[in-house]
Amino acid sequence: MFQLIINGRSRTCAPGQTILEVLRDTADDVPVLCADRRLTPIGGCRLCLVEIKGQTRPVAACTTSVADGMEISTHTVEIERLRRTQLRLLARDYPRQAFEDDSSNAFCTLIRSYGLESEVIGTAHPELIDDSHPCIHVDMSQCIHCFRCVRICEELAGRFVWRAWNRGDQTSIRPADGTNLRDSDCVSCGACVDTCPSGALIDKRDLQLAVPTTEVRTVCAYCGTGCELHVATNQSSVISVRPVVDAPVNKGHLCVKGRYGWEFVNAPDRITEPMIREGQQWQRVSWEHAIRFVAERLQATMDQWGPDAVGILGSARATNEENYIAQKFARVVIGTNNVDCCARVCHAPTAAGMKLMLGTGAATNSFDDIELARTIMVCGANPRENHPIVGDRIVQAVRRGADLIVIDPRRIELADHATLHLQPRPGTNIPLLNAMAHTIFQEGLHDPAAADHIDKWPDFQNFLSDYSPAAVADVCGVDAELIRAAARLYATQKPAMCFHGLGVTEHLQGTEGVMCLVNLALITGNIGRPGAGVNPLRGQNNVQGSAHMGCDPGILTGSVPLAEHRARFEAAWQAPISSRPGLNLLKMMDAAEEGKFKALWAVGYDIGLTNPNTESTLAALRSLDLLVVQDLFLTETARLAGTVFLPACSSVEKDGTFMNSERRIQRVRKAIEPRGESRTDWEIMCQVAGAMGKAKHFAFQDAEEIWNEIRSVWPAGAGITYARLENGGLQWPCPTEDHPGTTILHKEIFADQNRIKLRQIAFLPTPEQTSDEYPLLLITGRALYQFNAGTMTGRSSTAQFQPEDAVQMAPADAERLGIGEGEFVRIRSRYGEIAIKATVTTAVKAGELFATFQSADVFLNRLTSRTRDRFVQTPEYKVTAVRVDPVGSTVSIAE
Ligand SMILES: Nc1nc2c(c(=O)[nH]1)N[C@H]1C(S)=C(S)[C@@H](COP(=O)(O)OP(=O)(O)OC[C@H]3O[C@@H](n4cnc5c(=O)[nH]c(N)nc54)[C@H](O)[C@@H]3O)O[C@H]1N2
Ligand SMILES: Nc1nc2c(c(=O)[nH]1)N[C@H]1C(S)=C(S)[C@@H](COP(=O)(O)OP(=O)(O)OC[C@H]3O[C@@H](n4cnc5c(=O)[nH]c(N)nc54)[C@H](O)[C@@H]3O)O[C@H]1N2
Ligand SMILES: [Mo]
Repeated sequence: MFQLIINGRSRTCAPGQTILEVLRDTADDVPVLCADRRLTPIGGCRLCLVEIKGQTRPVAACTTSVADGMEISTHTVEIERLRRTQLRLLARDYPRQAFEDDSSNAFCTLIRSYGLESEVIGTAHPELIDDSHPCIHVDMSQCIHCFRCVRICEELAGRFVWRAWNRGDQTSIRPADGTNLRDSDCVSCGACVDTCPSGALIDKRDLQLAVPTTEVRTVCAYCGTGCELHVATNQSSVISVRPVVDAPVNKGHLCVKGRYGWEFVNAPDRITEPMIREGQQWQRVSWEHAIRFVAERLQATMDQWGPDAVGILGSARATNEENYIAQKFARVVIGTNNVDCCARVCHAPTAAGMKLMLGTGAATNSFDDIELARTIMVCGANPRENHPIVGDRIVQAVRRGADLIVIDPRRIELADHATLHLQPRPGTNIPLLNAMAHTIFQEGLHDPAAADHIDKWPDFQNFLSDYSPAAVADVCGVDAELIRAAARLYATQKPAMCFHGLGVTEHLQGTEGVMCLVNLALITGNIGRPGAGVNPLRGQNNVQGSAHMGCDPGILTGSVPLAEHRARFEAAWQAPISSRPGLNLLKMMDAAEEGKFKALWAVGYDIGLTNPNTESTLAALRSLDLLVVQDLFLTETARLAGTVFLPACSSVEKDGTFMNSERRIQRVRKAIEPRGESRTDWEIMCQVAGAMGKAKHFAFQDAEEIWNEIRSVWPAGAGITYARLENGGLQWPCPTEDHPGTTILHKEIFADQNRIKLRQIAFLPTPEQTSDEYPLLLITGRALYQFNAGTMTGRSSTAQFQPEDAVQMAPADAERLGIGEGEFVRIRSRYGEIAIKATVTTAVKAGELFATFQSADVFLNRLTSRTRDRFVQTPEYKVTAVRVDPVGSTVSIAE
């Protein structure tokens, strides 16, 4: 520790800090305008000057490191005079009117604290106002040239939207491409607004809405990254959202959805009263009536068809507590194991493949390993759009020197930062990843320590002999030398960290694709080590939690097999649990089509729009006797076939926990009162359970009570109490209350001779092959501004950046088919037909297309097939053979 003297008093501090860091939040704190703890200090504003004994001139506290024995004075007469002069210069140019309208920002606060109010005499410059962006108001006449916007865009977001034009007095900050903000490369993350100290950049909502009265720390309700937020409210609405600076995942950063995607909470078409459908009309009913109705109809279905004709879908958008209740409801009230969630359609293959090979079906490492990795491999995931905080952290790691391998048929934005970009034909991960393993052995690049511990090592090498890079190059459409280069990089520049997404899992061989990635990590020793591992980028905010709580027919809470743990749960729940295997979502749909499955309760999951092969989904939904939809909005599922609608609370209206991609449990906190009559998902389910005579199993007073029951049946989560979560999240395994949680799994793996088994995965091409009639391959997936079915993002003002679905098409295909940018096309597959807008881009290869699936106007899933993963039935959303024809811009296809 260093000894310092600050303003005559001794202090100790850790070495390696700047003077500003030591002073911050103490009585000796100094003013500063250009610093932000998320940014590299530049010593630009000259306000944090301090005197150091023995030095002739004052130094900037933000750029000077502490040294042992330093004597620092922070508020001498001379320094305060310098500060006042500096502020006076800035005040002279700051618009008087802006100061009078709102002087709550950091700069104006400082002006007031130095008594310089009367010296704010600048004039407004209307030409410096840019009102083009839906959420961000720009008025550069309030700019004080601290460059925090320019720097944060670069240093946090890894983008270069803002630029300082000209020099000295003439300096002005404008988008780097010279346009307005809306038309620039801005991705609307709001980081520049968050850091701006002078009101030059502000959220429009802050301008328009009432002053917030409370602020609550909670977790984002969009993707599985798990960013923490400060939600500012006036009790009934969310006014603004800011990132939590010391949050372990997002570290003061957010993406557009987390920051601006909250208008849905107060959307005028949000449904906040229960409804029952009578013919084509939805009738409002009381809660009492709705609950009785659901209870009676469920009971009637069970009586007539048996409990296995009923199923429940938990919601990956809802809390762990609520998903625990959903699966307990299925098992205890209905008496079936027919319970599932949207993990089925995204990362069920990951959970299955990793569990089989490593023993745990979850990310092996943490996001903090990104900064430790020497190589990062991203396979079939598009994190700059779908997990932007992860994507941005990857870009920063690359800027600091890490190598990046991107494996994606499309030239996703991350490819611009990659050392190597491999563009396999969709559906050919297996031969590609096998060929990487082949090269690793061929060139002796495997980890020698791993070889000693890996079972059937020679068999595996033999198996790979059919998968040389040269042998697979044509099938994959990737140059053999590029495959070898990727293998060399991954195997030698260690630690190498792998991230994967739906480009791996949503295939006929999804589970096997994941196993190929695990093979690669094992043979190179990239498991159980910092900066390494196999890491799925999980989809929804709580999809990892939803399945882990037991919303999966084959597993119980804690992700344990039903068959082995049934008795333990029967004892804990004091209720029998069926031993009959349950149906997963896709099997429920099949059984419904066959007339064997009669009632479904879908909690926060719009399967009508998002399930594959709409024709079969519709047939299934319409054959049900009872379809209960529990959501915030009248989803397509409800519109198409709903019987009852139960209005649920959104995440800002309730307490609970979410589990992110890296196994981190974090507290979700109520920020506003439930809208209208909406209720939390757990309360609704417990009330129906009560009406069905099972009240004693569902007698919970609050979310914490449910959580404590979860802890009692889940040993690896037993140490995670709500009290501990007050201080931040905890990653399981965390078996005891003094356990710190686990950031890296499988640290002991190479010590155990029997644990490691490689899998020989033979390639099985998908039946979705192109033909003369269907000559193109369609990939489906997502883009930045909309989230899945668009129910929430579609109601936000940033929806205008992606108002409708579009299909990306290569220039060569567009030219051949006579299709221009923005024109409507008709896409036909073997299963259905849609009309959609085309966008012509070199991001996709000729012969391949990519489309999003957010809207019912397009209903993209009419095109997708019934092909599924061989092990866990995840739909093959990623490959469909199609043909495209121009239709002109007026055609719309009616249902
Ligand atoms: N903005 C936004 N963010 C989201 C979502 C959203 O809708 N919008 N949804 C959330 C959800 S639920 C999920 S599950 C995640 C999904 O996040 P991602 O896994 O990133 O999702 P996708 O965009 O569906 O697919 C990823 C990539 O797989 C590529 N791909 C397709 N086929 C293949 C193949 O055969 N091999 C390889 N290597 N790649 C292939 C596609 O080109 C695409 O770029 O995102 C979450 N985050
Ligand atoms: N073609 C194609 N189709 C796909 C995919 C693809 O890549 N291509 N991806 C698939 C994947 S990975 C996924 S995850 C699915 C996503 O499909 P969905 O899960 O249907 O998509 P979301 O839009 O996330 O819908 C979740 C619903 O939950 C509601 N909701 C939000 N919060 C709460 C809450 O707290 N309680 C309740 N009760 N409701 C709430 C929202 O209003 C919304 O209606 O789509 C799948 N479909
Ligand atoms: Mo997902």
